[in-house]
Amino acid sequence: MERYYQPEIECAPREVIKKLQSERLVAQIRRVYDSVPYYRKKMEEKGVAPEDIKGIDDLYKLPFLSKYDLRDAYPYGLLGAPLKDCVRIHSTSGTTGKRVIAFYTQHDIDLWDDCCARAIVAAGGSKDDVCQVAYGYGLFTGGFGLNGGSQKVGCLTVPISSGNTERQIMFLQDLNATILCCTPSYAAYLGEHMKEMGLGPDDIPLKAGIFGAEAWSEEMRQSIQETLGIKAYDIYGLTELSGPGVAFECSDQHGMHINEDHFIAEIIDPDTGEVLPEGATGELVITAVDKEAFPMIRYRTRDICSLTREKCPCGRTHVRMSKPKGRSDDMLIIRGVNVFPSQIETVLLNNGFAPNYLIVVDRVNNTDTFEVQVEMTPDMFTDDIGAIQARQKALEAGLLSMLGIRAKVTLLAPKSITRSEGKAVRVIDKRKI
Ligand code: DLL
Repeated sequence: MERYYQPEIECAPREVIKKLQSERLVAQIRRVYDSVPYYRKKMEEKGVAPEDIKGIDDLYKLPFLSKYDLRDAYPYGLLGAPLKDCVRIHSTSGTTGKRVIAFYTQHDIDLWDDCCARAIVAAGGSKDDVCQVAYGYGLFTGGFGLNGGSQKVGCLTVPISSGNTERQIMFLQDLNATILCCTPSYAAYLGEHMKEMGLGPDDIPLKAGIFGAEAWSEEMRQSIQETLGIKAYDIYGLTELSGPGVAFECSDQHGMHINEDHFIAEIIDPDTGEVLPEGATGELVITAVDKEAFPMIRYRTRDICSLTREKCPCGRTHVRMSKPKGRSDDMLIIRGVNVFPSQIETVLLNNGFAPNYLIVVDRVNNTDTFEVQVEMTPDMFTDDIGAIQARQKALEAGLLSMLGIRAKVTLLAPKSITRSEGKAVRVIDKRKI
């Protein structure tokens, strides 16, 4: 039977959600206009005043906020609460430009913890569970976010953080952990390591995993579910919007419910900014209606997905987002064709490979080169050159049919690609170096 952490809001009728969003939006816009000069200026430039925002139907009138604004206003320019009321920061790794520093009041942390608690309960978590949090703790939001949610649910929380894989497996076994939270790439690595230790799904008590922070394919979900003997749930979020828990998957595993009492979602055409109708694929834009310290209004996430309000069998009424294919920044344009790493992952896993791969793109004589390096699994590894070449050809054909362009496939010996304990690095784009 489906269980909920806050059923009155998670299953509220749509009119109730819309009314709540409208009231919160109006109050939030008034607040940021009055207290954050950066927002006031942006609104003035767009010719919109707080009085023009009477509800969510007026959302389109407001200016977008982008990563460039965050850079511009770094570090304090978007602060929406007095610094003395802020109790914590988190930060992005800053791999694509300057870091983002997000601020939190205690109220913000409480709401964030609630969102993560909803995700844990949706994955079957309760006071009876032992929840091992193997996301990184520290500036990254993964560890603290799921930790807060787990404690709210009343699980016995194991704040092990990422890394030290043997100790992870020992704790899973010794403490009878039933829920694992980490990145999908680390979950895959844990499964691989267990196999090497001669352990199978029946040797660990896990029943569910809550995996996110990076794009992962349906095929990767199947593979993790089998090796760990669990149900694997997706969770989505970003530092700018508190962290994990903006959206989470229910037992139906068909899209992630966006916590709409706190976040209003829109999908736009990333090139024109036009708001797209329900069901269309585009860039996800989120307005946080009750965050205090780091208010984000119409924030362009750069994540490409679609939304549906179709009835979900789980009983939750909040809109669902499809699995993001990855950030628009992660999308590669190779010989004029758009390629997402997650599409490549799908082909690899469908051909029996494990998710240990690297995409290398370069430009030689004005032409893009495109290579997919992938490890063979131990049972594929052979000195029969003919067999290896046949696999290589099959993979090249699969990639061509998925992407419409040719890739050179290089098969590597097992264990040649570095394993990730957090977000996996899948792409080396030498054109950018
Ligand atoms: O990754 C927050 C998080 C932690 C989410 C733990 C889930 C679990 P950032 O480091 O700021 O925050 O990175 C945010 O990661 O814009 C997406 O591109 C990507 N991302 C996050 N969750 C998913 C997901 C955290 N479930 C960026 N599927 C986002 C695909 C995801 N991509």
